Amino acid sequence: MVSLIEQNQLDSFIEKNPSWIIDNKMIKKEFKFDNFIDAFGFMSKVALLSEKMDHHPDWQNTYNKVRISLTTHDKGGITSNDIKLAESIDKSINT
Ligand code: H2B
Repeated sequence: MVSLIEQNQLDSFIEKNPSWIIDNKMIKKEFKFDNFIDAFGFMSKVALLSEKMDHHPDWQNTYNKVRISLTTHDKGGITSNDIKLAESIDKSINT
């Protein structure tokens, strides 16, 4: 089982990935697309990769925007699984 990550690991993730923010024991990012279909296509990719990782986003979609919050519910905070999922989500944008 994974454990909560240390503050310095979290700081270094944010330093490398400044498009993500830390809020209320979650890492969050808003993705914006040209239209709903592109947003939904992105969500389909993320659904498949998060199912493979057995780690799932909390998210909200409004037309062309997808707001993603990552936390590990079992642990009540941010773990390496959230960092890995965030990195995979960012990669899925360009593939
Ligand atoms: N996703 C997230 N974000 N947090 C969890 O604690 C979590 C999950 N738990 N996906 C997983 C599934 C758990 O329910 C299974 C049994 O591993």
